[in-house]
Amino acid sequence: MADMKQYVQDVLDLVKKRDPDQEEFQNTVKEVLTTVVPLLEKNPQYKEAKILERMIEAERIITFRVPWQDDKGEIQINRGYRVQMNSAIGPYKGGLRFHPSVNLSILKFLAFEQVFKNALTGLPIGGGKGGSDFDPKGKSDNEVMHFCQSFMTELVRHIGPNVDVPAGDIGVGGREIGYLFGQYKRIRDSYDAGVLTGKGVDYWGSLARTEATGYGLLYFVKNMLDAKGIDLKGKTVVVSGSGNVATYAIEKAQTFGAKVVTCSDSNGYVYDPDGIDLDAVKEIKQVRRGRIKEYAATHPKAEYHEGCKDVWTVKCDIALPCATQSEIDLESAKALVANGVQAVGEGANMPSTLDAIAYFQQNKILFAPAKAANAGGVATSALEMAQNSERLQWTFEEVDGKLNGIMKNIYESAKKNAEAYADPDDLVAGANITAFKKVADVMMVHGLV
Ligand code: NDP
Ligand code: 2IT
Repeated sequence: MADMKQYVQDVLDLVKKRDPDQEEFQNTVKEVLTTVVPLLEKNPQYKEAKILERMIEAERIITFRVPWQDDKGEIQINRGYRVQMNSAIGPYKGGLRFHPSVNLSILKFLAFEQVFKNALTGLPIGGGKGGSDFDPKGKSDNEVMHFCQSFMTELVRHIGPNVDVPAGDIGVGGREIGYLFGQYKRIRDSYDAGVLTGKGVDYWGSLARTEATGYGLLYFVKNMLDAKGIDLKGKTVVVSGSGNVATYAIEKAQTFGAKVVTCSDSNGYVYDPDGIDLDAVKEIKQVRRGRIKEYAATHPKAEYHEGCKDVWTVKCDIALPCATQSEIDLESAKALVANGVQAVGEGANMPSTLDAIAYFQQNKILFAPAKAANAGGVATSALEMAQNSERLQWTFEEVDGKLNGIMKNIYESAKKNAEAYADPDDLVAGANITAFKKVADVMMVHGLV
């Protein structure tokens, strides 16, 4: 045992030494590698083949200049990225994030997560992530279009339906995918629909892709609760965020009979004791692209609180972080546990810090880790790729049914490996081991790659 623990520690030291300031990347590598030690013990061939050292190094990283002109005629320069992390089991696949905080550490963490998340889906997709420090907030449609066109003018040479297939993430939704696809098609002069996912339904997008991450999160959480005989119906749920993932997590939680009492954006959160009025949230966020603060103006019983982090002080049975990384730190985890939370389901990527996860586990809180619980989005992206390959579109019910089945499989395989290798309720270890084994085995079969 000590041998493999030491091997993992050596690799973590190497990650830190190579990129000392990439904290997010270091944390995600730590989360995965420390939990696969029991698997490494039983499979010394991975160490001999230096699988860990290979996995922590991206196959390719591209950074590029994105020049564009704003509505005032001023020239703006942003930085664009694509991290092509691992293509063992399929073309690189993963979203694009447009947010001022974007840097290489964040994109490497997201790409690393994506490799294992994608493996969990059981579908043929490798892992990647990209984006820019461009901030879409407050920009006109025209500015967003000019930015997307410039971004794609460079990205086009690095992607393709069998090479690398981007999609949305924070700051990239249907509008941005439309502009990106339009520019790709113009440059390539070829209708390669499978080059991007999250497309509009009228140009080869998949029904249910918009809803998939949030719905998938609830399917996963329901499996986890069912196994413990806990009913979602009547439970009080706290959700953070009010973007794509949060919106459809709220929708499905409500369908399952739960009462969702909060949602948030980066400025603050709303608490509605009557349960969140989702149509109002959609109107504010999807139609007006406004701030969540506006909700309180039309809902007299609702309270608006500045500061998004305090959402975790609201008493609830189930917490669903659906905004961004590190939004639940140890302090927030303590507040949730003190208020009697029973389960946490991660809709965002790495929303809980490592010490928060440890605290939940010590307190026997049911914990659904991001790479398993939010895999429904990318899984449905892979279903969109499948539909594009056969030039057909499936019904909403067909896609949603497949999504439900995929989330059940992910839950069951994570649970099985938790039971085989770790604490039987440790779905973090279970999911990591399931995914790691699949990627590592394929890398072994491919030789020294
Ligand atoms: P959106 O851009 O649609 O929404 C993001 C939401 O999170 C907004 O409410 C935003 O508020 C809030 N937010 C963003 N950054 C911060 C921050 N630094 N601090 C506080 N709040 C913040 O993105 P998505 O819903 O698509 O993504 C949310 C999370 O889910 C991300 O972690 C993403 O990686 C993950 N994810 C997304 C998938 C997808 O299919 N879209 C799939 C799997 C995971 P504001 O408007 O104020 O910025
Ligand atoms: O984090 C994620 O899984 C996503 N943003 C979705 C990626 C995708 O390719 O659909």
